[in-house]
Amino acid sequence: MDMSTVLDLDRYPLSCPQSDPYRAAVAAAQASLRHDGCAVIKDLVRADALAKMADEAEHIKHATHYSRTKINAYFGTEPDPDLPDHHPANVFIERSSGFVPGDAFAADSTIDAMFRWQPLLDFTAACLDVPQLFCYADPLAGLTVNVLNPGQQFSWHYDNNDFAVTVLLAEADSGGLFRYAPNIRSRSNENQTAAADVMLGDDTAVKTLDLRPGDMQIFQGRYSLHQVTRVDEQSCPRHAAVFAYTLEDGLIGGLVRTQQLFGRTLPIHHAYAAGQAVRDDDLLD
Ligand SMILES: O=C(O)CCC(=O)C(=O)O
Ligand SMILES: [Fe+2]
Repeated sequence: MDMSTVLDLDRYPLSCPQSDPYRAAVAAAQASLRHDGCAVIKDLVRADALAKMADEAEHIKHATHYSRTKINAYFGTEPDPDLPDHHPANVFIERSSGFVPGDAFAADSTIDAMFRWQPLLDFTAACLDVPQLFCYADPLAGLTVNVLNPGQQFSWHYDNNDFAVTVLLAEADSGGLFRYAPNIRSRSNENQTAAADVMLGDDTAVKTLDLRPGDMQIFQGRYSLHQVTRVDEQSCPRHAAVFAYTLEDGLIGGLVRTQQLFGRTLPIHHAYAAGQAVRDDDLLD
């Protein structure tokens, strides 16, 4: 696929890492990420391609798995009696949104082509200041569309990846806003009281992102508690493509999380489960 018809490579010459506009875009994204864990590459996707990608999402939307459960900030569903009530592990909020799984995308999908385009991976790695990125090898969780229909919301949570890349395909007319508490926890500190405050409605530390269809968002969601607010009943749905990239090649999701997010597991998840890596930080997950 000719990516110059999909992405605005005049404004963002992603195949020319030595060019001034490339360096400027990387420097700006790095500064935003350092500042609050979030960067937006405005209007990266061209209007025609965006319309095609939005249609693609509509076409495969029937494959969405909706969860409709009350979850805590770590996607858990059971209270932890050893922790205080006022802790993100013990605050449960409805998550009613769903994901279109990676195996629903057609072989000639434009969304998939963008996700896998090496210059985009290289650019994103430069923005995140990491040596190299790989497409998350999980066949369900690597590439997804986050779907919020009218009345649905994605409750406050931490991602279990270090970062996420999102392209908004369709915005809600009302509601469906991405909100986040920048770096509210760190590798060694849950900052549990402040995080529980946010989940219970204190928005002093919360920012709302001005994300428009065609923008690409890079977000460090492991440290910043975030939500997508409820889409109003009268609104059109909100669809966002979520590109999962990893620092190591060949990673596959765990059985429990896969079942929860997609309602099923594949043989590859079972094969991988035995050898799963253990994280080296102190966080709950
Ligand atoms: O839809 C979005 O903007 C972000 C969704 C999200 O937070 C996630 O998939 O973990
Ligand atoms: Fe998230």
